[in-house]
Amino acid sequence: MSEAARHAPPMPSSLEVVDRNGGRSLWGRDPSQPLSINTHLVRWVEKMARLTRPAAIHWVDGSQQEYDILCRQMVEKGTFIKLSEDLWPGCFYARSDPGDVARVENRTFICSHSRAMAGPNNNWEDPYKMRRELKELFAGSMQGRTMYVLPFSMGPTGTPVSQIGVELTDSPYVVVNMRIMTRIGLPVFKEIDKDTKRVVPCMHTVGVPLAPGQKDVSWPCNPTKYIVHFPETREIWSYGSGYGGNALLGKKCFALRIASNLARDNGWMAEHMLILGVESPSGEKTYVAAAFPSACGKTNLAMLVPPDGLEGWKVWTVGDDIAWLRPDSNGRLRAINPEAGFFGVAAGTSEKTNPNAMATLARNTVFTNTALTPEGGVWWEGMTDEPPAECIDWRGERWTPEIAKRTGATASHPNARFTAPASQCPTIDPAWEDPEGVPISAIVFGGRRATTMPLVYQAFNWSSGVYVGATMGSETTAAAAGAVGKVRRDPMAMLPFCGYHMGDYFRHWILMQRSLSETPRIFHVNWFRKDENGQFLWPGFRENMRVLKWIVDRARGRAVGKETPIGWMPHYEDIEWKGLDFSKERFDKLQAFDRSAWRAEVMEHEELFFDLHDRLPSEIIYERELLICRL
Ligand code: O2Y
Ligand code: MN
Repeated sequence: MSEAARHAPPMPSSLEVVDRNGGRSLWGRDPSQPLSINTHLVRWVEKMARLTRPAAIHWVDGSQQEYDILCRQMVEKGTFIKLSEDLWPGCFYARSDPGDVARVENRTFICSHSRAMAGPNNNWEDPYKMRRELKELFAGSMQGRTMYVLPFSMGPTGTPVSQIGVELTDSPYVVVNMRIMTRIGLPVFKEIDKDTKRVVPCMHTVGVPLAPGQKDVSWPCNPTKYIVHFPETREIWSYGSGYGGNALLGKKCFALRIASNLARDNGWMAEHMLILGVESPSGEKTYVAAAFPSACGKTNLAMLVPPDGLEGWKVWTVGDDIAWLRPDSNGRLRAINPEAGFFGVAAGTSEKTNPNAMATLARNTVFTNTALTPEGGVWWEGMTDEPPAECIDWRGERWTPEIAKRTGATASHPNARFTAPASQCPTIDPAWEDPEGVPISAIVFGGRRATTMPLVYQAFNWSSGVYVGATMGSETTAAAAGAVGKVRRDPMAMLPFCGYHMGDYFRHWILMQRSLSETPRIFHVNWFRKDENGQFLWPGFRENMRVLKWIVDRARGRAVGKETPIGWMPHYEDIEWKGLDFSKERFDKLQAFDRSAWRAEVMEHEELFFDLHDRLPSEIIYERELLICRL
C-alpha cells in the first residue's frame, strides 16, 4: 500500500460520499446514488471503493450533459484543451505523459489457472499471486479522485450478441473516450438490472493517489503498469496507464482477450479484423472481414474510396479493428463490430489517404498526442503536404519544420490517436448496428512483405486458409532498430490479443468449419511487395479496390483464377484495369511465385510452430506437409 493511502481517512460508504465538484446542482442528480438495482453490482462497487478509497463515486449515466461537464472539468484541470469551435467543433485535445503513449505488451498478463492455458504467446502469472499483487497496488490507489462507475456494452445495447462490462475508473478521460468507443450509461444499467447476462468487471486506476491538498498533474499515470486478464473469472485489472488499449478496457482487453475466451467456449470468434461491404454498380453487397497487423492500413481499407475507372462501386464501413463472428441458424458466418467508434492512428491520415476518416474526425473527436496549432487546431505528420509554420508538439514544446530538420523531432507522436464516433463516418454501412450482423463471404489476411508474397492469392479451402492466417507475417519497419526487414509472425494479427494458447486458437478456427454450412473464402493480400530497386510494385490505397473486386468475384464464384502451389491467383485479365495504366509485365512481377523463396518461407513457419507444437492441431501440421509437397 502506498504511503498516501496508509494515512488516508477511512472510506465513507457509497451513500455518504458526496460529489465535491458541485453535487446535485451540477449534474442535475446526486451522482453518488447507484443507477442500478443490481445488488451484486452495488456490493462490488462498495467493495472496490473500500479497497481503492476514492474521494467520491460517480455513477455514469452516459448523457451528453454529463459528457460536456466532464470535458469542461478536464479543460479546467489542464487534461483537455478545447479546440477552436470554428475549425474543430466539439473537439478536444489531450497530451499524455511521455511515458504513457502506447499499449504495454510486456506488462500485459493472462492469468489463467495454468500457464499452459495462456500459452507461450502470453505473459502468464499465477492468478493467486497476481491477485495479491493487484490488491496491494489498488489499495488506496484512487484516494483524492472520483471513482466513475462506467457501464458499457460491446455490441448494440440490449441485443443477444452484446456483452456487458462495468469499468471502475478514476480517469474522466477514460469515461469520455469510452462514451465514443462503446455504448455506455443508463440503457446498459437497465440491461444489468435484468440480470440475464454475466457482467465483466473491469478495474482501472491511473495509480496516482492524491494526498489532501496535493495538486494533480494533467496526465496522471504510474511508471509501474499492469494490464491483467483473468480468463476463467472474466475479469480485467489495469493499473498505471491512462492511454488507449491499456485503459479503454472495452477494446483490446475485453473485445479481444476476454472475448476470445468467451468465443472459444461458445462457438464464435473474436477477431482483430475490419469489416467492410463492397457494393457493385448493380447494388449487390458483399461483406469482407480482414486481419492485418498494425501499420498495414486497416482503417484506410475499411473506408476505401474506389479509384477512377471503377465508378459505381462503393465500399461501406462496418468496423475498422474488431469483428465478432458467429454462425447464424443457417450456418452462415455473420459479423458485428462490437465498437461504436474509431481509435485511429493519426499519422499518415489525410484527405488523400483517407478522406472518409478525415470527415469522421472533423467534429466531436478527442485527439491525443497530435500537435496543436496556434489557431486552436490539430496537425500530424502526413496530414497535409505542407507542415504548419509552427505548432506545439505532443510533448508541449515549440515545433517548427526547421527544428524538425535539426533535431529529428516529430510534431505528433507516431502513436497519436483520434477517438471519433463511427456514426460520423460518411461510408458507415446502414447495417453497422444490426445485431444480426452482416454475412461474411470472404476473409482476408495480409501483411507487409517486400518479397515472396504476391499481391493476392486465394487459399484452396478452409483448413489451408487457416494455415495461411496462422503463418501470416509482417516485416518490421525502420522504427525497430536492428530488425529492419525481419518477418515477424503474427497469426491472424492476434498475437498480442489472443487471450489463450495460440495452438488452441488454431484448433478453434479449424473446428468452426463444422458449424458453417458454407465457409467464407480465404485470401491473402500484400500491398507492399517491392521490385529489385526497392520500389513498391503496387500503388496501393484506392487501387486496392481492384483486388477487392477480384476477391468478391471469386467469393461469388464468378472470377477465374489459376492454380499455383500456394493457392489460386488471378490472371492479368481477371483484374479490372480501367483507369489504371499497369502493365502485364509489372503484374507478373507482383504476382510472381518464387519457389525457392517459398521453400525458405515454409521453413520459417517451423519456427512459429516450435513453441506451440504440443497443442498444434494436426490439420495445421498436415497443411504444412501438403504445402511442402506442392513446393
Ligand atoms: O493503445 C494503443 O496504443 C493503441 S493500439 C490500437 C488502437 C486501435 C486499433 N488497434 C490498435 C492495435 O494495436 O492493434
Ligand atoms: Mn488493432
